[in-house]
Amino acid sequence: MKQGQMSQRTRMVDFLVKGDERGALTVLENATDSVPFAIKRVYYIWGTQPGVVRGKHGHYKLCQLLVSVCGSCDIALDDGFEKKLVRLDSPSRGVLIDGPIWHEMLNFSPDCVLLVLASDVYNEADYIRDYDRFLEEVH
Ligand code: T46
Repeated sequence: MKQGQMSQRTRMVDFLVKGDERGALTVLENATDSVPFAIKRVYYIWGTQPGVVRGKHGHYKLCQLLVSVCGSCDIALDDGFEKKLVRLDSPSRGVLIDGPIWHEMLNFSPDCVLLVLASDVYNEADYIRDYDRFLEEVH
């Protein structure tokens, strides 16, 4: 049986927090352990209504780092073989998703601001929006 690629394509990333008596500061820079790609796009998701599930797609090539910089949400990850749920509830921790992983974002707190750093510009052709098509791609 073919193995999935959950551990190669997803990982939690802990960021360095530079703190002093004034508060905290975290830096995300291109091509570092925290962001192992050149950032070409930044977007953020906020004001998500109660009960909403976003995402529900995979990407062919895109690499993204998701960080809940305020509030919390859950990210459901599925490599076509294995599923896992990760909680994002800190601006000092993110999840890296590299390539074809079906992902859904859910359980948003009302104050959640989900920041996403992406390795490429928006391209609808990179989306796999049909789950059966996704399974064909990864199997
Ligand atoms: C992803 C998850 C984590 C743009 O025009 N440009 C953009 O860069 C993005 C991200 C979206 N859009 C448009 C496309 C749709 O008309 O914004 C609308 C909402 O996008 P979508 O329904 O794809 O949003 P989510 O939250 O389901 O997914 C987004 C990203 O699209 C996706 O790449 O991995 O966040």
